[in-house]
Amino acid sequence: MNIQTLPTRPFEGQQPGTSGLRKKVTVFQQPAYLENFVQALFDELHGPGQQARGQALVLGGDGRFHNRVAIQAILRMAAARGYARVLVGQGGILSTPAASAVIRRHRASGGIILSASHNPGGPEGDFGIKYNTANGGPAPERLTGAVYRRTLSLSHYQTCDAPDMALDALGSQALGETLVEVIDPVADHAAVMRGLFDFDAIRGLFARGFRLHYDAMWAVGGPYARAVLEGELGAPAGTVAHAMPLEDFGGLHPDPNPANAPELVERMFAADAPDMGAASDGDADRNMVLGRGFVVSPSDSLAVLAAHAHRVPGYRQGLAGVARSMPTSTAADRVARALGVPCHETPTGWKFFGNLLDAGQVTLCGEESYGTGSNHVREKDGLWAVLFWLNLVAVTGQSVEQLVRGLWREHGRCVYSRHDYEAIPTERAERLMAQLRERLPTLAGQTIAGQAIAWADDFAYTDPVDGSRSEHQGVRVVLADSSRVVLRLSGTGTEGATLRVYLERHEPDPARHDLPVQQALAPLVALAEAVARIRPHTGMERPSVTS
Ligand code: VG1
Ligand code: CO
Repeated sequence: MNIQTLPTRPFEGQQPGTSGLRKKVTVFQQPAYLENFVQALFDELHGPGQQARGQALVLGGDGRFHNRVAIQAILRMAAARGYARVLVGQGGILSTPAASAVIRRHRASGGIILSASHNPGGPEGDFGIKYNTANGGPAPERLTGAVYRRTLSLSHYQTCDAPDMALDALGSQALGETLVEVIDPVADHAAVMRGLFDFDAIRGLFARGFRLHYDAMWAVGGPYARAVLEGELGAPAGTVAHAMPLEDFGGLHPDPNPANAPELVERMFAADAPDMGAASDGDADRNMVLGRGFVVSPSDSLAVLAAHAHRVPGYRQGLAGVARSMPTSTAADRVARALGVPCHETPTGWKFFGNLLDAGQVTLCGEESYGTGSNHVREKDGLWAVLFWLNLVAVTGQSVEQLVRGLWREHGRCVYSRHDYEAIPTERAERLMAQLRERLPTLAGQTIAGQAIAWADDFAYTDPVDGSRSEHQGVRVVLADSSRVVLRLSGTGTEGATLRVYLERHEPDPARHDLPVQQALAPLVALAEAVARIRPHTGMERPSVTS
């Protein structure tokens, strides 16, 4: 193996987003684009010109188009960098939560995950790369910022002239001094699941005829769900649908929400609907859970799991605390208060949960964007959430809907919705946010669109563990009864900008829990329009996605 030093150049826009670097596949196909990013990463991790002696790197992705090409390029760069071992998922496959589990169980120094998560794939679709540190979690802003700055100044990257490695059979091969180990992508994650949940109780549930329909959306969740649900827990074959990971996700959008999984929703509302429905996203870290004729909102899901966690073996000791991203509804806060544990509010993105989890301050975390997880790994985890729900249904004897209604009865319902305005020209979206931020100081005390505003701010977060500060994390406009509107721009899109408008209203009155959500939130929608002037700024009459 010969080390090669090849030219690179600064590329525009290798900035970190909410979850790593995400761009069109065609952008990643530019010569040296991926290599520039990886060189900058390795330089920050090990020091420029320094080797990664003795360290192990985990490598895998969600199997989307360009995955294999990227894996081979990174293997050559890792060998040139002197890594002792690279653990690659078979076929180049690792779901995001599985990569986190592998990093932790094998005590790797970190891992590279290739995914654009819920974004569409294929030659015209999206690709992404992110680095997770030794705790198994997404790199903190400190590191991603430093990597970005370094991408701007590199002139060369180091690789080697080795041929492609065979990734389809398990086993080890040498690449120069580096041992490339092709591992079973499912085994480590399944072992973690076995240690947390009452598999016997779930097995009993399926044995009694309980029916689950799990839509893997032609993405990487399929093999994981199949191995555990059908392989170990006795769910009938076919429980996991669209289970084969496809490079283009069948041309669909692997984002588990009612808008992108209409087939699943239709099935769960049919006369012969199964008892529970579920779906996971491109890299299997998100989850959607449905009951018969009932969609569970992700914020409610987190609250239900928190309320009943002590019924599940892995959380029998109770919770140290709960954390949710700022736009996520306050249902979890209400449960945490009743449990007598703290509830932390963090900026959007899983990386902000890492320190709290590492410090043992929280056990469960969640986001409104169909993400739930715990201290078992340092990523959100789709299959984990589904198993948690199955475990609760098995031990409480309650249906999915009954569990959610129990939450509402006890704590009131946090009526919640998110409206996304996609593919807005970037300057227009930025102007909207800039003008809104200018107006912010004047909003408190005003009545706008018939709503009396109590306070408004631009969310900023100081990490209680390392003191790092993150500003401009989203504008909050809050009413006296704690109803609120949150507005922020997405950090994961690849086409123009996406404005996210989050709406929440607490409804204590059980007689009003079944009013249509959009109707209940209409006054807040009007408030959002009046304070942010969404229509004139975006030129859009209505959101592209309402979930
Ligand atoms: C979105 C979600 C955020 C999530 C992120 C990554 O970010 O809102 O909650 O953590 O995606 O999820 P943004 O910046 O577009 O709102 V995943 O499953 O795409 O890794
Ligand atoms: Co994802």
